[in-house]
Amino acid sequence: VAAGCYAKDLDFPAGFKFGAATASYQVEGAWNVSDKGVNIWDKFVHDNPSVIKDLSNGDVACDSYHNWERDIEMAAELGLDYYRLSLSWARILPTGLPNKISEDGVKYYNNLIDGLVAKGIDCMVTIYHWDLPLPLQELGGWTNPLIADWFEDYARVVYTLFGDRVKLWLTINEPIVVCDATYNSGVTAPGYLSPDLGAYICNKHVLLAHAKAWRLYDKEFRSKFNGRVSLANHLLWIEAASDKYEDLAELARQNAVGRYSHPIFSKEGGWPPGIEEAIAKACIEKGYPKSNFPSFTLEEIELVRGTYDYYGMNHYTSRLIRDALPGENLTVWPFGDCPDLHGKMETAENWSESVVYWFYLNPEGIRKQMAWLKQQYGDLEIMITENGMPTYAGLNDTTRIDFYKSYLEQVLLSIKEDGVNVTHYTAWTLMDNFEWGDGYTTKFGLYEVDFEDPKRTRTPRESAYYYASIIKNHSLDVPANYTDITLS
Ligand code: GBH
Repeated sequence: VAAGCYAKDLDFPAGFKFGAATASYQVEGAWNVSDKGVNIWDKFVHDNPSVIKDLSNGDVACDSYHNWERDIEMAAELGLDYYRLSLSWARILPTGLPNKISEDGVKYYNNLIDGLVAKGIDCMVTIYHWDLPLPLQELGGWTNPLIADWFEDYARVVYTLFGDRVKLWLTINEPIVVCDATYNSGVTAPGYLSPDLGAYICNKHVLLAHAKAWRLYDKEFRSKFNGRVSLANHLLWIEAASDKYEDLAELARQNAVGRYSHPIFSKEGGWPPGIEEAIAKACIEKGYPKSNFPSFTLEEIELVRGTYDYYGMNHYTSRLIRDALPGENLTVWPFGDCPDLHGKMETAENWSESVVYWFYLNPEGIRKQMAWLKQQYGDLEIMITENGMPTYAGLNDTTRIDFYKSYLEQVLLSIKEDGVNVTHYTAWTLMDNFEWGDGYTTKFGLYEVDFEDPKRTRTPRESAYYYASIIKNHSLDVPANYTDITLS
């Protein structure tokens, strides 16, 4: 039994699959090659260099646009069952609409997908990981109700182009970041603040966009391609700081998880219990004449309800919640407090810190989160679509190894003790990349990338050997000399 583990059986069930993920803006670079259109991250970082910690941007990033062969090789070295990548909307559709499809953009993704398939590696493809074409943003982006149709049209293009080879799709990555983090904080593209309004409108529109894209696949592509479609929600596990805050904690979970899950995954559909009332109250307290939170029509509830083939879960960290004290300063959601519910977020003393402000380690959180999902939405198939840990540079990343060991152990307990049907685990991330506001200062990669080197050389960290060994043994019980294995 590996040191520190208390799960008795360290083997993963037969058929359990391991992957690693990246996202287009974070790795591709080549921001203006050929006829690629400009997206909101291109513009945001060019116009506001100082919002990124090291004043960097994703213009070149890992240059995966040119290094795709090496990326495939790394996925193969690790022995991944599948690779999760995202498509850059403006690289495929320079205007954002399907009046023009970029041949070079399509060629890049065909090369990558064909290369993976040739090595027996499946593709999990995210249709949208935050890089909206600028022309659509200029018309309001995710706050314009037409976005649901624009997204559906884009989805039709990519299902048609790649659906023969891609069997796992994710429509939208982390809508809570697309909506709440964006409009409440202004620190992610497009950098437009709209407190008490933008996030709410966006919340509804991402759900409609996802639903239309799922229904499109279901109706026009499923019988031909036989793939599966969901979305990747960012799930921050929230617990009560003490027993008397249980109700608050449950409402906070409905706010953090339920607003982007209940309409899709619950039996009854629509907004989660208590949320419309809570937000209406918050709006009125702030002086608005009525709630700014949009309602759903009955048709919309039915449009969104049930639009999933599995649950996609990105999970990193946890928080404790308690009532805010009178006059206490509350920062914005997510990764801050929960002002709409007068909730103050804290972390537990025994959760160690990481190198980024929002991330504290709590391995048990991933297990509790999945148990909660099962209790809320029934016995769904869950795929962990992201989980990983930030460090500073260096190849001897023992803290990352401990992270994967402790979180994966909890995944095993979910499966074996809680009977949760979790079938896929995706490490974030295959290689160091542009970590949004943190630029290149913090590293999540199994492979280190040399950003000083024009070739962007990639080198496996110790954690890459560890992860490869887990995959090879299909178990957390890996030989002590796992770094001796050859990655090939
Ligand atoms: C995921 O988000 C993302 O899907 C992935 O792209 C990302 O690289 C990864 O996690 C690690 O962060 O301070 O302005 O930069 C998880 C939630 C969202 C937390 C972005 C950090 C940064 C906002 N992350 N957030 S900013």
